[in-house]
Amino acid sequence: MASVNLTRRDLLQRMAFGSIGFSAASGLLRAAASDARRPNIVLLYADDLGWTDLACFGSGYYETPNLDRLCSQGMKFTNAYSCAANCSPSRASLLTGQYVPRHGVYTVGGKNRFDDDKKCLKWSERKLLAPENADGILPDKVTVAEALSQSGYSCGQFGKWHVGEGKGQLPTAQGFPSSVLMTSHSHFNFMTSPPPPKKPGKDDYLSDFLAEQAVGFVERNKGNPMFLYFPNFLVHSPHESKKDIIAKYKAKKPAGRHHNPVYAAMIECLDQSFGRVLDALDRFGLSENTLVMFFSDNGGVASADNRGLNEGGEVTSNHPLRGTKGMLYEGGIRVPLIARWPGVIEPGSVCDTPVIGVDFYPTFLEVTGAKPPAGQILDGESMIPLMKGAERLPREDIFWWMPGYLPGRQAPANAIRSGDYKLIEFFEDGHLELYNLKNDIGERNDLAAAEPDKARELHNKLKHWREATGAKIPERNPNFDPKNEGKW
Ligand SMILES: [Ca+2]
Repeated sequence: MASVNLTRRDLLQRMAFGSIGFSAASGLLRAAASDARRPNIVLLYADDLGWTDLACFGSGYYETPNLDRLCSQGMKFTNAYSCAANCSPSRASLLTGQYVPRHGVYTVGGKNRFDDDKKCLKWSERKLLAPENADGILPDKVTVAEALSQSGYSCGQFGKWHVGEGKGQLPTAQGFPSSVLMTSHSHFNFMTSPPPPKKPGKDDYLSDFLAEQAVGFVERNKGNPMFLYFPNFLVHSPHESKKDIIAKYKAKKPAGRHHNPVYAAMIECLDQSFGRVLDALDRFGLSENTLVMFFSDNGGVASADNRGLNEGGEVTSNHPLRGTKGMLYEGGIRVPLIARWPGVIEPGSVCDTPVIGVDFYPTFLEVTGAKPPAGQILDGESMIPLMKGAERLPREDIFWWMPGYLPGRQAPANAIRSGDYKLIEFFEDGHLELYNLKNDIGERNDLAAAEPDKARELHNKLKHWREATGAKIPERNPNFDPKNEGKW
């Protein structure tokens, strides 16, 4: 009842100020009453967490009891992908519902990032010249938070934004009135309404602080429909954590290729901070009417050569997947995804159908009944049919676009997955690699020569997709010195 009273008071105030008339207010009051039943959405978003980095996704070393419980109560997606292999483009696609070429954020910062890195070749020494990179989501894009806000949802984000800090790009301008903007481990801007009782001290662990803010948001909004977006800074570098938890993992026997106690402690802290939000949903009686999703923005940081092979696994390992964060091989883009929605999703269910970051926007529109933005193409498909037990979506193909360099990891390339097959096209020399992921999840057996018809079919689809999305292909560098061939 508190929710309806609050909303009624708000409406009466707005009537008193003349901003809405009585009949409109009556309609809104009825809508407010039904708001009590509109489902909440909580998106728990990890940074750089690899596909096998949760116990429920196969790690025998890392401990993630809260996320394991979420998984057992909901659906585990085994073929879920981020839209990019690195942070900013992946987040921009999730929030805009668009593939990378449409929003233009394909890398972090500008295209010249890493240009001064002594280990790497400068742009002038690389074979291709990358197109300009948008340094964040442009203000004219309607984010999923804006669409939900316009539909009456309270939207809050707490953590790593990373999709622009210019005019009209901050979270408060992109649909999140409640927000803690975190631009680095030490730099906060507080936009929370109300403001937090204190700023984090130097001894506060940041994921605990962010969890506290997220729980506060849940409590403040327990009476009205809300969208909580919690993009945790964990488990991105710098790799550091709480001493007592590190000690616990130092004493624990490594399992498989997972063995780093600091990284293990970071994962446990990630799990704890999300566990605090899940506990809050239980405490306020909200779990039954909330879709909770857990996702990661790109694959895990595993050391490997620039073909994604000869893996050393110094931080983590994405094995059996090939490669690391930054690559279009599976290790860079396949990530854990969990969805829990009591009464809709069967507990303990598993979905093997491919889904991708652009699918969140249409999913959230369907859950909330919010309207799609006028004039903004949404590239994804709602995941709700899968959550209700369907085995397919009305699309076969998903795509990735990376026209720049991530030195040591990725040269300009693009990729398509269609059914069990995946094709990667590398722009430096135009070569194609074709894999059948059903029986070669590690992408070791390139079928491009053995199955030329399939390679051509996927390549044609990829070319059509580039044209449809206005993708700008990197150009030849006239100053390229052939002695630097392949040195990226
Ligand atoms: Ca990331």
